[in-house]
Amino acid sequence: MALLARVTCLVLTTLLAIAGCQAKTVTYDFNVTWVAANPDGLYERKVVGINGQWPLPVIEVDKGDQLVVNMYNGLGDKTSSIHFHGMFQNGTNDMDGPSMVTQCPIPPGSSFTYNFTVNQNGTYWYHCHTENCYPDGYRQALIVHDKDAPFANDYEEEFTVTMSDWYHTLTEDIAPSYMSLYNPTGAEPIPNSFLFNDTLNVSIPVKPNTTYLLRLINIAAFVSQYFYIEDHTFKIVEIDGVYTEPTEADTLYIAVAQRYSILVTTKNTTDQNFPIVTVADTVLLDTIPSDLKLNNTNWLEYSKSAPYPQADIQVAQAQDLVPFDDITLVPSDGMPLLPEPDIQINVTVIMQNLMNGYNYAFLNNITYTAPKVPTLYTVLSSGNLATNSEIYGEFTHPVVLNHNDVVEIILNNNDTGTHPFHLHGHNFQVLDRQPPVGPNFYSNLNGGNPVNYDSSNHTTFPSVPARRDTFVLPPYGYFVIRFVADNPGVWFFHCHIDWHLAAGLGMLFIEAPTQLQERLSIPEDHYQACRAAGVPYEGNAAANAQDFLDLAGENTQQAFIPAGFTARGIVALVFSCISAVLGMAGISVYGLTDLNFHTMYTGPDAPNTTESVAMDNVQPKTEENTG
Ligand SMILES: *[C@@H]1O[C@H](CO)[C@@H](O)[C@H](O)[C@H]1NC(C)=O
Ligand SMILES: *[C@@H]1O[C@H](CO)[C@@H](O)[C@H](O)[C@H]1NC(C)=O
Ligand SMILES: *[C@@H]1O[C@H](CO)[C@@H](O)[C@H](O)[C@H]1NC(C)=O
Ligand SMILES: *[C@@H]1O[C@H](CO)[C@@H](O)[C@H](O)[C@H]1NC(C)=O
Ligand SMILES: *[C@@H]1O[C@H](CO)[C@@H](O)[C@H](O)[C@H]1NC(C)=O
Ligand SMILES: *[C@@H]1O[C@H](CO)[C@@H](O)[C@H](O)[C@H]1NC(C)=O
Ligand SMILES: *[C@@H]1O[C@H](CO)[C@@H](O)[C@H](O)[C@H]1NC(C)=O
Ligand SMILES: *[C@@H]1O[C@H](CO)[C@@H](O)[C@H](O)[C@H]1NC(C)=O
Ligand SMILES: *[C@@H]1O[C@H](CO)[C@@H](O)[C@H](O)[C@H]1NC(C)=O
Ligand SMILES: *[C@@H]1O[C@H](CO)[C@@H](O)[C@H](O)[C@H]1NC(C)=O
Ligand SMILES: *[C@@H]1O[C@H](CO)[C@@H](O)[C@H](O)[C@H]1NC(C)=O
Ligand SMILES: *[C@@H]1O[C@H](CO)[C@@H](O)[C@H](O)[C@H]1NC(C)=O
Ligand SMILES: [Cu+2]
Repeated sequence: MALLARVTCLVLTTLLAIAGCQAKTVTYDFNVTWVAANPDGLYERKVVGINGQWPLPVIEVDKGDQLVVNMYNGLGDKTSSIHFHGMFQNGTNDMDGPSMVTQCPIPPGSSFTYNFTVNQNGTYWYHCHTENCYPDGYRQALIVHDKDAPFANDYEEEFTVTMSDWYHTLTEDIAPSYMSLYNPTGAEPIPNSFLFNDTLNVSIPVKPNTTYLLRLINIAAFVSQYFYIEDHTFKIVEIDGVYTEPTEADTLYIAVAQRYSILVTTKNTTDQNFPIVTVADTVLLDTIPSDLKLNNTNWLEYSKSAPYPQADIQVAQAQDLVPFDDITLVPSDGMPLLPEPDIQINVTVIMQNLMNGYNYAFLNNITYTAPKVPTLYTVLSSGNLATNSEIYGEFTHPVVLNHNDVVEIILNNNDTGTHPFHLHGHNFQVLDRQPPVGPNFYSNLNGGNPVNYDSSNHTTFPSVPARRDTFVLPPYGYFVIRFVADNPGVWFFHCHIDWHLAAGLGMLFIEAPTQLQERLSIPEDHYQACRAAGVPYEGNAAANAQDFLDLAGENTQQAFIPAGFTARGIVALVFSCISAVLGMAGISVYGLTDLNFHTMYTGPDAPNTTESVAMDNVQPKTEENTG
């Protein structure tokens, strides 16, 4: 079945008619089903397809459009949802997509309509946001075209390129061995390959002496990519939907979920094709299998008759590449540094084992644990209590923000991992990050100890700070960001490494809940998804709709390991009990060979007018949720 993007453009008023056709509705019907794909040529596997196809359709709209996505979950065996990454969903928090945050997981056989106005520009993507569902292929670019972009007349043609890691195994088969007693160090699953635009060996045809816009998006689950084009420099003009002063660069570090638009001017000769090189950040990988191809060559194709050389990589390892420092970019709208914050939120990333021996990720002492009622629905059903953070449960790590407060987040990293943090509903100003980008930035460990932010001793904040929606927190370092709470909603702030999110590396902002209650009403099909899934949509985090202050029965995190026990000790203890019961034969001792804990529990270093057409062929059927 071919993808149908129905575009309806109706002239609203005589006034608008003068300026031509302004706002239109773009409608996509997504029938989400399993299909087979073999994008790396190594292994055919089940992937999440849309309308029988994979790679998935690129969503394309113009700034100001109404985007409608009618999603039908035809997977049969999995719940699902869609997050439109980077979209502010201003006034439409219920269209944001994360399950148990702003909606119920959509069970098989159910339909769900996402419908919102796109008043933004630039490069985005969409992905499933229900448990670990997007690494199975449910992710693709979302492009907002803007004829008024400052660089709109500076290029001849544009190309969208995604990059990603790729697993040969379904996430439902990987995830249990990640959050497992057999993986006490929290070693992330190692991908089987790295894709360029969901394939390999891509040629981008170019003419000489011509400028192109390349939109680069890392849609991976885990691994960051270095990106460069041999013998070419380029100008960065957009990061995460924010136009920047055109800034010359030669190498980018693109973490999961980040986007860059670059202008590339071609040479005036056509006797060579040039490698476009992506190099996986191996610092993130706990082990590097000998058959994993870490770098890929694709080509800027000047001539079909010229050779296609393999990349001549000048460095021994990925971290020897020195990427452009995104904190130095200047937004072209010139938005100045926000004033001193009304609220400061200090959080520290740590990883540690809890009583079940699994390795969890924490912000302060909380590992995000989904509530029994999607948090947005708790806001909407709690009346005056909505401003009381207790009703959202301790383990969703909720922070209530007042409308229009200036919010500052200080995020310290007491972990040796790199964590690209993403904020839903906003982009944010980046004020400071240490250590600064330089050689080995992603692996220098700040001299061996975490360095936390000190508000009386920091670098001067930029007067016009860079803004983006996903920013890398370096190992043992920190970052400081600001935004204005001008978008009532429940917004997830989390590490975008999907494995780390599964390990609990996230928290919630309950932004202006009173204004949210006044403004938002939930479409019936959203509640219908809850009924079909068997998920309550009224009450506090414990699904208590009678007494919102009674959290008895809420989902809780596992207990902490008692003081005096080391994580290693408890894991060994639990492990020996389990293995005694199960017997060791045939058990894959994943990660146990290297008991290199991120942290030890006791150590001090512990670390508008629309013509909408209904989906005519959808026959939703109600099924009980099994998962
Ligand atoms: C989408 O939302 C707009 C604005 O609220 C509304 O007018 C329109 O009917 C909605 N369309 C669909 C398909 O739900
Ligand atoms: C990347 O893939 C998308 C989706 O298949 C396609 O629309 C786009 O043209 C591809 N980009 C390039 C540079 O080939
Ligand atoms: C390259 O293009 C520019 C304008 O686009 C033109 O001025 C210049 O002469 C061209 N150079 C060559 C060598 O073709
Ligand atoms: C979005 O584009 C408009 C011009 O179309 C520009 O004025 C505005 O600054 C852009 N927004 C951002 C965040 O770059
Ligand atoms: C065109 O080629 C000539 C000779 O190789 C070079 O000197 C000149 O800088 C090139 N111009 C551009 C725009 O690349
Ligand atoms: C690039 O790939 C080649 C072949 O797989 C490998 O030998 C080399 O070490 C890689 N270089 C980097 C910097 O990853
Ligand atoms: C986390 O720390 C706070 C403040 O010290 C405390 O009130 C709370 O009980 C702790 N939570 C857990 C799960 O330990
Ligand atoms: C993080 O590390 C710093 C510096 O070692 C230490 O002072 C702080 O207590 C640690 N924080 C947590 C939550 O472990
Ligand atoms: C957050 O941390 C900074 C730097 O250590 C400190 O100055 C500030 O008082 C802390 N703020 C809160 C609210 O704890
Ligand atoms: C201020 O920070 C710098 C850089 O982290 C550090 O070298 C210096 O010792 C700090 N000064 C004080 C007084 O803490
Ligand atoms: C949301 O919209 C309001 C106006 O309705 C505006 O003041 C605010 O800046 C917007 N916030 C975001 C994040 O788009
Ligand atoms: C979705 O696709 C499947 C497989 O092609 C088909 O059986 C089903 O009828 C479709 N459902 C809808 C609602 O289009
Ligand atoms: Cu992370």
